[in-house]
Amino acid sequence: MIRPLLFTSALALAVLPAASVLAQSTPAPAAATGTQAPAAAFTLPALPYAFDALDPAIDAETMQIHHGRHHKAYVDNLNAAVAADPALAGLAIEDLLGRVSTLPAAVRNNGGGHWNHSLFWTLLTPVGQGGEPSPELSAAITRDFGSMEAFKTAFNQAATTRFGSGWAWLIVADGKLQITSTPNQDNPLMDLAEVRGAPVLAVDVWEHAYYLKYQNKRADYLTAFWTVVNWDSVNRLYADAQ
Ligand code: MN3
Repeated sequence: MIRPLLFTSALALAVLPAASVLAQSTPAPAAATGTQAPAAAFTLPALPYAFDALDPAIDAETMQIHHGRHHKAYVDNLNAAVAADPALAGLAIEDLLGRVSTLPAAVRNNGGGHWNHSLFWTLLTPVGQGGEPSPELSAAITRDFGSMEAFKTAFNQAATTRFGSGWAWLIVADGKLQITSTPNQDNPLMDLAEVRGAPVLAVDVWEHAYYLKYQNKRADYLTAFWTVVNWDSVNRLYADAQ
């Protein structure tokens, strides 16, 4: 199979703390399962905190619906798409994303949705518990954006100007930090992404991520987002991407 150089399975595991839950389970031998339905390939990871842990930045009802309905739907629909094509059985999510341009749209939309949300949950943490950018990350931000303030302004700009639904990303590509955004559930691991790289920070700007509390005020959601960023996770992802 063709794999992008930057995203070996080993790196993908290192990049994404939730990767263990992203692995497809090994199909049980048919003889042993009898009439049982096969186990679902991908599973919904548990949130690493309570639904109300991000309050007041992100309210509990939004988190419950976002995780329990939206993310779960991506998992269920991805499993259905993979089950429909025996050639995809057992493949890691990163392998699917790396050649997603050759696969059905259901894999692109739901595989992206599953990977993006699995990462996103780990990038958030209760107010006051997120730590600070590491000296290494801070130095790279200053090098590539001028200052932390300039970085946040540029990231917010990418997030607010993403028309409709999508994501804004901080990635490492060619040894440098870059900001990019993707439509829908696309991400920088996909072979069809305009800008490819290793994600270290991301924000979901679909309305389902913020509409209950912020309605159409995406900028206010972004202001709140910065108060719940888990810099310890971001630092780790940055270190792993080097
Ligand atoms: Mn979402």
